[in-house]
Amino acid sequence: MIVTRVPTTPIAGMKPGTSGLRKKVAEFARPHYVENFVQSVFDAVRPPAGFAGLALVVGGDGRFHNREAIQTVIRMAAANGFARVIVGAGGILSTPAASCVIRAHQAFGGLILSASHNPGGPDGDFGIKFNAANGGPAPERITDAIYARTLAITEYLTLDTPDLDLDTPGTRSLGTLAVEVVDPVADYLALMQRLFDFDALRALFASGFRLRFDAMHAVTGPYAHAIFERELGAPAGTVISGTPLPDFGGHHPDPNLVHAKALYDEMMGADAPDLGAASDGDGDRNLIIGRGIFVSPSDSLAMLAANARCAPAYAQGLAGVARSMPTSAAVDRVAQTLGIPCYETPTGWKFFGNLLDAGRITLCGEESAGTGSDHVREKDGVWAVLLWLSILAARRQSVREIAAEHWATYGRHYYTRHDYEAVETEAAQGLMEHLLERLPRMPGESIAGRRIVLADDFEYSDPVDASVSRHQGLRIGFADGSRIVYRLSGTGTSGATLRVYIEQFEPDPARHGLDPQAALAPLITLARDIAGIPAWTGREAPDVIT
Ligand code: G16
Repeated sequence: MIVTRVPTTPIAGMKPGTSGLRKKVAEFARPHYVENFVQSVFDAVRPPAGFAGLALVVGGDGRFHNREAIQTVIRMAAANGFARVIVGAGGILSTPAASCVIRAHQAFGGLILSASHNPGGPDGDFGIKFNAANGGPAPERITDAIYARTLAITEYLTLDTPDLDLDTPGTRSLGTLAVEVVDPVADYLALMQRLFDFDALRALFASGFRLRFDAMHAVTGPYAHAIFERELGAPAGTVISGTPLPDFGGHHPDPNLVHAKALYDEMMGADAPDLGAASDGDGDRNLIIGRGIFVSPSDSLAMLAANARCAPAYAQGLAGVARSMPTSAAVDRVAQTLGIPCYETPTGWKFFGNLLDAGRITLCGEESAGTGSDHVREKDGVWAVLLWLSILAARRQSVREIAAEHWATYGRHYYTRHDYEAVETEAAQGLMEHLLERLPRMPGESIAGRRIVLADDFEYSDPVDASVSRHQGLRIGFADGSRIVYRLSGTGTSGATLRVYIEQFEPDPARHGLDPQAALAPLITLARDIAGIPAWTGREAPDVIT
C-alpha cells in the first residue's frame, strides 16, 4: 500500500457548529476541503499508538456529494492506518444507526456525512461530524482540537486508488484496510427489537391502527419500510417518500409544520390516520402529529417521559431526564412528579453524552424535534415513533386523549419558536450584543405588565467533567413563569438565523385548548419589542414558526 502525502494549506472557516461542520456543497467540493477536515479530525483524535487495530464507522444520509466524500474518507482511513472501516451499503447510515453501529462493533468512532435537516442537492448543504467511541457527537474539547488542527494543517494522507464498490454487502480490501459494507438497517433493527415489544406493536397494527410516516425522501426510508411495514405488519403505503434521494426530491427534509405540511394537512383531515410522524435528512429528528393534534417536541419529550414504562426497555423507570435550555419546562414537571433529576443543557446533542454515559439520565430531548434515550448517543426519529406506538398500544387511547390528560395532570406549557433565517450576520450579532449589554439592568423591571425575575446569558457547567460552556443563549424570565430565549443558530449556512423561543405555563385545564400562537400572542409581541427585531433585521415577521 503506497501512502500519498499531499501538501495542503489551512482553509478558513472550518469551525464545527452545533453539530459538526456544515457548509454549502460547493464549499465541500473545493479541492482539499473534505481532505483537510478529515485529516484534521484524524490528527486531533489519533491515540498515541495510532489507529492500528481500530475500526471506523462511515455513513451518511445519502445526500448529494455523499458517495464522493465517503470514497475520500475510506482512502484516508486506509492511509492513516485504520484496520477496519464499517460502511453502510450505498453509503447510507442514519445518524442514530451510525451511533448504534459504533457501539455494537466497539469501533473507535465514526464519521457521519450529513447536514441533517438542511436542504440537499448541488446547491444545498453538506456536513461531516465525528462521533466518538460512545457513539455520540464529539464533545467541545475535541471539536475545538479539530478546529485548531484545521488552522495548522500542512499535509494529508491518502491513497491513489479507484473507487470501491460500496453497494454490495461484504468485505473488501483497500491496502491493509478491511472495508466491511454492511446492511444499514440490521444492527439498528436488532437494537429496536430489544427495546420494544414487537409482538404488542404487531397486534396494534393488526387491530387496524393506522400510521403515516413521511421519510421525506431522506435516510429513514429503508429503516421505516423494514420496521413499520415488514416487521410490524403496517400496510404498504404506511411509509411515504421512502426512497432516499440525493436532493430529497427537491424538498427540505426538516420535519416541521412548514416542510411536512402535506402530512400535517392529512392529519387534520376527516379520515386522518391515528398517528402521523416524519423524520429529517439523517433520521435523528421526529415530528409527531395525532389525529387533529400537533404535539410540540417539548410536549412530546414530557409525554414520553411520563409514559416511558409502556416500553419494556424503560419498564423499570427512568434514572433522570435532560432537556436543552430553550426546550420548554414541561418535562421538568414530569421529573418532579417521578422524583428523578432533570438537567438543563445547552443546545446540541453532544451535551447529553456525559449524562447518558454516567447513567444520570435515561431520556433526553430538545425543542428542535429531537428525542432520544440511553440506547444510542444520538437523538433518534424512528425510536421516538416506536416509543409513541408503544404508549398508544398500552394505553389504548388517542394522541389527543393522552395529551389532554397530560396537560390536566401537569399543566400546559404553551410554546413556540420563531426563526428569522438568513439574517445579515452583523445585524444578528448586533441585536444579540445590544440585548446582552442590557440584561444586567433588567431583573426587577416590569414590561407590559410582566415583572422580569431573570435575565442572563446561559452558561452550563457539566456535572460530570466540570467543563464550562458559555454564551449559550440569552434568557429573560418573568414572575408568572413565562420565558423568552434568544439564540443564534449554530447549524445554518447562510448568514445568521435568529431563534426566538417563547413559553408560558397555563395551569387551568379550561384554557388548554387554545392555539399556541393565540395563547402566546402578547408574549410574542413582547419578544419582538424587547430585542427590537424589526429595527435590527428589517424583518416584520419570522420565516418559520414552529
Ligand atoms: C442539531 C443538533 C441539535 C440542535 C439542532 C438545532 O440538530 O444536534 O442538538 O438542537 O441542531 O441547533 P441550532 O439551533 O444551533 O440550529 P440536527 O438535527 O441538525 O443535527
